[in-house]
Amino acid sequence: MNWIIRENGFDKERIAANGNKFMIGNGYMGYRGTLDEFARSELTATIPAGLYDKVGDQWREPINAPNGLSTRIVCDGKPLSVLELEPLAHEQELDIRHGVHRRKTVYPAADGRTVTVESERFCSMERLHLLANRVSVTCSKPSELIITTGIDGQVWDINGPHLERMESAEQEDTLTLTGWTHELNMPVSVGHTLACLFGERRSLALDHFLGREIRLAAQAGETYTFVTYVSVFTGLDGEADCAAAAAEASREAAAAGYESLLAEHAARWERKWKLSDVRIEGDDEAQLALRYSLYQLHIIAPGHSEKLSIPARGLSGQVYKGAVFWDTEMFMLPFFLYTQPSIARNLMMYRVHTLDGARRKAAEYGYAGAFYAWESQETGDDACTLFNVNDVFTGRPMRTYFRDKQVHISADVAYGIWQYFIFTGDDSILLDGGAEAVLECARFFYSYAYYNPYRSRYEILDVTGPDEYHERVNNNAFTNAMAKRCLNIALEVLAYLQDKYPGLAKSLTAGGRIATEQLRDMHDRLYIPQPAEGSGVIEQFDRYFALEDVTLAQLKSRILNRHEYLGGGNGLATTTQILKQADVVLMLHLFKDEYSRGMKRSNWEYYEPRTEHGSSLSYCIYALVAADIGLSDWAYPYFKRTATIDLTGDSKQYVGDLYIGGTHPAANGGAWMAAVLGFAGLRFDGQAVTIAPSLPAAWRAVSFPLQLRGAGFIVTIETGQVRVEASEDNQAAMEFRIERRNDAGDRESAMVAPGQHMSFSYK
Ligand code: IFM
Repeated sequence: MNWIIRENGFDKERIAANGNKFMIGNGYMGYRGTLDEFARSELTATIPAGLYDKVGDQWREPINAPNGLSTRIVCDGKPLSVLELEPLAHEQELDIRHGVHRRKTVYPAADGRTVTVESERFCSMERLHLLANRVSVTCSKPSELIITTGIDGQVWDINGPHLERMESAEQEDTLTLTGWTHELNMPVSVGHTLACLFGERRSLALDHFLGREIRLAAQAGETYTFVTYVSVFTGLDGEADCAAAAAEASREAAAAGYESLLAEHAARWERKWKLSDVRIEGDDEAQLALRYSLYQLHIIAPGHSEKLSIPARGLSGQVYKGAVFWDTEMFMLPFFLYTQPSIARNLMMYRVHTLDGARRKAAEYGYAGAFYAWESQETGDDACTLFNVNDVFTGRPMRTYFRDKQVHISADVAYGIWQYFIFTGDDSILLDGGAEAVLECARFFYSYAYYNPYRSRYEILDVTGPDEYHERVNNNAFTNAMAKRCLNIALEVLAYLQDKYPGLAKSLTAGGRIATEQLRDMHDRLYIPQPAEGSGVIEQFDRYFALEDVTLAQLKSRILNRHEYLGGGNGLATTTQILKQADVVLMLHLFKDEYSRGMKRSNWEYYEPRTEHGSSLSYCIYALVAADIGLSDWAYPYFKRTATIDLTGDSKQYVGDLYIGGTHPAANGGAWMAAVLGFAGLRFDGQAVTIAPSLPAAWRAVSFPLQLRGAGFIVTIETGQVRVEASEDNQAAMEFRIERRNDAGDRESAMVAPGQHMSFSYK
């Protein structure tokens, strides 16, 4: 029950939301949860990870491959489509345990007859290029059916069309359609093998559609089933002939057969859940929503490549240019670090591979080192434009400073690389370029900072913090704290290299590129905004407290157009204290040891009513800090908002006239963080695990697996008890500390050795 997402009935208004909600994918590609008969106007999409294209002067974005799962059925002259014929019953479901999408639709036909169409599809976790779809039709009375199934080359593009020079080929039961991208002339091929044992077949090669037509006189009550095996290859795969590779993969899949492909795919999913499933007792809704969030992360995780990361809208389309933001390091990485470190490594190696792009960006702005792209694609050059939003009133592009001023991105990247090293102890990431990336980020901050001689301190001026409604501010607390962390990481990296790999340390610091003394000086004297005396509230940036202190309701009452952007030049929030998303509160989560419970509470209480949560990244942070201070009833609604965002489809769809719909992987990662790092209070510092539970009232128990330094554990928390089990094959013991969430922070700790289990009480 807790593995099935289902919707009954068809609602035209939910086509876009359900395309996100019912997505399938495998990290190589994502396939939107549209119905078999849908086309580009219903936003069908097959998005291969990491392949981008630019047409003219439009925005560069991922390509949408031809839709190999296009299937239309006509019964006695009537198209069986939910768009054209109101169904008697319609059900769409996703089995998130095994990554299988299903639909069942019962259509009315003449004389009280019915026709039932069912389909089941999956995007293979085992064979990364493969999509398989099994379609069945059952007529209650004899009927004439015409089935058209094949590859639809007319795809939904935001800034396309991206594929030109379409070429098709046919060999026995296999068809291929290949297009080439505009900018890089990259081939994109879709192979399609049909396995169908009934009807009369003929090939169809229409404009933009390549497929088969099957005609049959259907018998009453007989179910007619066919399978399409679809393979996607692109120029990134290194194949000499993409079309041939796609045709061969489709044919091989057909030879293996649907059931055996489904079994190998399901077995992969079982392994993924074994490493990551969080079980909640006492709260079925939270259970399903959290699992669903993890499902969304699994289908977009690049397990197969270190040249890929996860875009802010996953593989759900071309929104946000398919770009990778800080979302990955700060919101998704923790899930992978604790459960599948090899994927965490790929995510961070992506930043290593894009270091040159970050260097080019720093140089472009006159700085040293690496200024990572705010919106990163395959080269690391910034896809973010200077005018990222259009003003809804004038239609004019609005100058925004995401690209130029969100300098915290470089600290976020350094933080992610270091986290990977601390979690795994795997220094290959440092040797393979991670150390250089970290040092380049630190060098960037050194070149960006301003030394204030009057106050004898370094400051970071003219930045935009996570709260994007306030651009070009000075001394954003979060940015300064992250920059200091970045400098600290760089010093630790240098010390580690000097000790273990002195040759590398020498070459990375050669030619006076960066001196330890400079980093240390900036680290020690960088200004970090401190809690105000009396209130304990940290000012988000210089002079934030001087801004108009309106309530969110007051601010909203000033809105004239529901899509108007509250930031930018004239944005309503810019002159007020209303913030877009957690900013100081995020800092309190990341640096939780540096602030007292009382301080965290004062800041939470101050900033929470002033936060619009205009970004899906915000909720989880409020949940985390509330749980950290032991207020799980404050945290719970925020956990629910973050965990259900792609289930309800209840998120902003437009900023200005910019469409921003799609899935929300950062919120999905945030759901895991809120449950495991928040309610269970899990932390790992590279040596010991700390657990400080603060479960929501309804949760009788929560249990989750961990993979730390090559060792597997299962943690179970239930009323007053924490149980830690080590898996048999663990190589080493690990220290677990159970901490009580009181001001004294009482602790109990024990080593959990291979094959052992321990119980602690935490009341
Ligand atoms: O990275 C975020 C940013 O913090 C807020 N706007 C959306 C981006 C992508 O999710």
